Amino acid sequence: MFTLVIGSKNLSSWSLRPWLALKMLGEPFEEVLIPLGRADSKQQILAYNPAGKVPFLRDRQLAVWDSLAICEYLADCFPGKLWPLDAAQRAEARSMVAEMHSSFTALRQELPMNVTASLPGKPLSDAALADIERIVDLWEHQLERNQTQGPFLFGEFSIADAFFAPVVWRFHTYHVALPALSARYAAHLRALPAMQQWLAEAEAEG
Ligand SMILES: N[C@@H](CCC(=O)N[C@@H](CS)C(=O)NCC(=O)O)C(=O)O
Repeated sequence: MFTLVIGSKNLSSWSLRPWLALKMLGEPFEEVLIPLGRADSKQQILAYNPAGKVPFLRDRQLAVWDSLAICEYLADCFPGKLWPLDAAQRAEARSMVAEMHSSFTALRQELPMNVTASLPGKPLSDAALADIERIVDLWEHQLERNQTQGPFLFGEFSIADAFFAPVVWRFHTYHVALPALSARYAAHLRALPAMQQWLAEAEAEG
């Protein structure tokens, strides 16, 4: 069985990605939650991951760290499940995931994930607004093309949706206005039983 070590559900955007991928696979896993921001958080994380970060996955003797590496490993374990089957779509999904993983610094800084909060009207820098515009463009492009195949970015659920799931919470928390397709997509993601479970458990964290 997999063991997934994650941080506080209210705050740990990186943790949500592989957690959601495992849930969407329907794969049972042991969850270890380390509350972030406490005096001993780092020490607790280091007991699992020498890199000192969550998420972290253990599969028997194998250690996998970093949300992207974990999702890629899960895709290897369950071929055909977490990436689009079509090679061109897969390339685009990987590009979007890579961009999400390595960019959008202003969005991360100014709209931190805080799933239980409602914080409308926050003034945003031009850089954060540009990040939002870019993400919405990416979503609209794929949703327009793939909406007949299913409700996710590439029709079926993929790692791309896992990577943008934290952004869906950010947009919700900060009341970011979205065009129709993106709004429908975000509502669909938020309504997933796994996302509702994440929210309920974030609320229970207090
Ligand atoms: N690139 C890493 C980033 C992981 C990361 O920054 N995790 C944060 C929590 S969301 C963390 O572990 N913070 C605790 C610390 O740095 O002590 C990934 O994708 O997994």
